[in-house]
Amino acid sequence: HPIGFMDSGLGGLTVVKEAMKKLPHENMVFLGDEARLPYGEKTAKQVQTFAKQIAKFQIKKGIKILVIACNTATAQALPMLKRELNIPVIGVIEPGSEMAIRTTKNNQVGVIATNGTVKNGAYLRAIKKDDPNINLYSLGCPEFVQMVEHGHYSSNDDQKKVSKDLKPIHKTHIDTLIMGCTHFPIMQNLIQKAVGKHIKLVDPGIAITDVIVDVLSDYNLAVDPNNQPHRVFYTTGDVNNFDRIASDWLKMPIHAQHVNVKEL
Ligand code: DGN
Repeated sequence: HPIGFMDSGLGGLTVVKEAMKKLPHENMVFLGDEARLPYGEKTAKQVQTFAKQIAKFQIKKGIKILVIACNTATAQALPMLKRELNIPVIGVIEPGSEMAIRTTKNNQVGVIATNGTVKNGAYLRAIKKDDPNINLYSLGCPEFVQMVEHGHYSSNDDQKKVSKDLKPIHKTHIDTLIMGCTHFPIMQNLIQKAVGKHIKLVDPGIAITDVIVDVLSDYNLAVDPNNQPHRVFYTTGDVNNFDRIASDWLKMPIHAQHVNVKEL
């Protein structure tokens, strides 16, 4: 049985990449819902409907746990999916918040995310629940997702755009910044340059991988260590664009299969 990963697009691959490092024998099924991206500008209700459809699709593929590798969908749909599915469901926000709390020295933490995630307030709730003394500064960066989806994450112009959008960070005193959208680690270099080396970047994709390991062991679901992993990638969007960026990011040839959203 594979582990299921879902995102609105390529961002979820930042979580898959970390999971492949720590769980090299696990079978995986990934679905990027690029036909309906960006989730950050959709209503909570819409995101919940999409998430439910994708979960159903993946359950038909036999997944044993579902990883919501999307902050927006975690914020809007995690409680609902936990209630409605009878397999373990994990989201990125809690592990990301916990990692940020461990990282900050001055209790000033920032999060950059989609507008949907910022408005939902899920990071603020998760951080305050664990440590009420932490100040959270949130900034919506809705355009970064499309930049990544179009492969715009390496030129000088891309750097200029990222630096401009992250300018408000310089007015804060944060020492830790959560990349609260799974697309952002793909442009981590640009983000780090824009905010300065003194700010530590937190990648919730790294944090969630430890949770996946724990859940597999708690439920006795880990695969046999001799398993030759089978990893299948689906996109509702353009297969060629997906393959190009996914192969570049995962450093291996990826051949995704197309799924029509009408079949979800
Ligand atoms: N990758 C998604 C996230 O982590 O929030 C959002 C991308 C989007 O659809 N805007």
